[in-house]
Amino acid sequence: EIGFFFPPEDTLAVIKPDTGHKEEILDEIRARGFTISRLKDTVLSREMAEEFYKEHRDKPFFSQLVDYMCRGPCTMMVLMKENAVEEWRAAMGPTDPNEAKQMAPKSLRARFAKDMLENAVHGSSNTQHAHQKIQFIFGDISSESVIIDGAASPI
Ligand code: RTP
Ligand code: MG
Repeated sequence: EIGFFFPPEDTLAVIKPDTGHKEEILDEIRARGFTISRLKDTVLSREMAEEFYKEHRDKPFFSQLVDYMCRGPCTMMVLMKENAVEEWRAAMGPTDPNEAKQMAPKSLRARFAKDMLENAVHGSSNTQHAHQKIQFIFGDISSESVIIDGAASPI
């Protein structure tokens, strides 16, 4: 019998500040079969938030986005799964929660986004971004990052 092995992929996922639904979001991540290989709660400095979203620095919403991202703790995670980048984007749903409610009513943004800005979660948009942002947030495994097995994580 011939089997196929699909190597797992990593993506960076963020639960943005003040969602009020962290546990439900973590439950959904596990229910969808992602392994949470790293997790930490971090309050981003302004400088870090600006660097994190530097691709958007010329957008009209940039300063509001930076305010939002550093006003409280973000839950930073590395998610691992086959096709993780695309699968996590699908789990989040579209940027705009009105679109999310129509197109993907079970998505996290349909369920938990407050508006276009405060849309609950972030996910890398491609594998190159995923590698860059994971390195930026976690660097080499540091003492403040918790290494957990997705299935067993008590967090
Ligand atoms: P993300 O990067 O956070 O995963 O979101 P995304 O790819 O779906 O959307 P993106 O275009 O990269 O925008 C980044 C974040 O900026 C905020 N935003 N606000 N008010 C607005 O018009 C507006 N547009 C975007 C959202 O927080 C969005 O997730
Ligand atoms: Mg984006």
